[in-house]
Amino acid sequence: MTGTTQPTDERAPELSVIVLCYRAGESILRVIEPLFGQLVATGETFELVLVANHWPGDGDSTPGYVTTFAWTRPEVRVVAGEKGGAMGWDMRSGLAAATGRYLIVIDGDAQNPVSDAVKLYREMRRTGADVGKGRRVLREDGLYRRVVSIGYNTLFRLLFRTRGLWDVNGKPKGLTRAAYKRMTLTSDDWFIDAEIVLAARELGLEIHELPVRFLRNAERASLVRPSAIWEFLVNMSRYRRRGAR
Ligand SMILES: Nc1nc2c(ncn2[C@@H]2O[C@H](COP(=O)(O)OP(=O)(O)OP(=O)(O)O)[C@@H](O)[C@H]2O)c(=O)[nH]1
Ligand SMILES: [Mg+2]
Repeated sequence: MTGTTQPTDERAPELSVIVLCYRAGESILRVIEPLFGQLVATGETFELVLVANHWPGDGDSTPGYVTTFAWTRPEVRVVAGEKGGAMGWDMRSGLAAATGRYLIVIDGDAQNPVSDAVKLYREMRRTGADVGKGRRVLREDGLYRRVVSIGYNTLFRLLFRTRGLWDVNGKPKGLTRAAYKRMTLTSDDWFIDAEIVLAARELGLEIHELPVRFLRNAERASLVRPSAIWEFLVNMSRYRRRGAR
């Protein structure tokens, strides 16, 4: 990591934006360059946490790009260790490294318009919500992903009675530091998004949904394969059983 010591509470920035950069390669610059500019323009104290964990020996160029980006920008911190899990693991490592009062997580594959990070922060400030999430109202990532998502969210709502909420996996995700501290997130995979929503519900925290547009991934096809759908089903039933004990 480029950050040296963790700042004390008084010196903590107002806003941490955590970008999941896994295997983005050079295209990460198209996300983090405009994002950095938008963060400067807020006039708030901020940090940009770039999560570029990688599997050993897989030749991922992303850590190199984000490290170079951080050299000249003291507000940028890099988390680029060996990967110990999938998306949830990366998200948790970014959240653990972040020090801000508001924590906003966004994917680094440019599927969310970059401006949604600051937008969600502002909405959370305006509404006083403890937790924020994107709700994809316009999806350009294809019929297959839309169908999987509708199926998943319908089942999720029935199983966990999350009426009023939709698109559990929508990003960006936002947490106040106080909300984050009250949650014990453990998922290493896609279920981290669900864990945040369910923990917020259990703790009686206020969740604010920001309607967002979700763009097509111009670089690659969807990674949500049938195995991922199975993984969601297993996770949901595991969580239900845990809740029932
Ligand atoms: N696929 C994948 N993504 C990871 C992993 N670790 C971190 N991520 C991050 O998770 C973010 C979301 O993953 P995506 O595969 O784009 O998920 P998605 O956009 O919901 O789904 P698809 O675009 O349909 O694949 C990416 O920006 C990655 O940076 C991992 O091990 N696998
Ligand atoms: Mg994506």
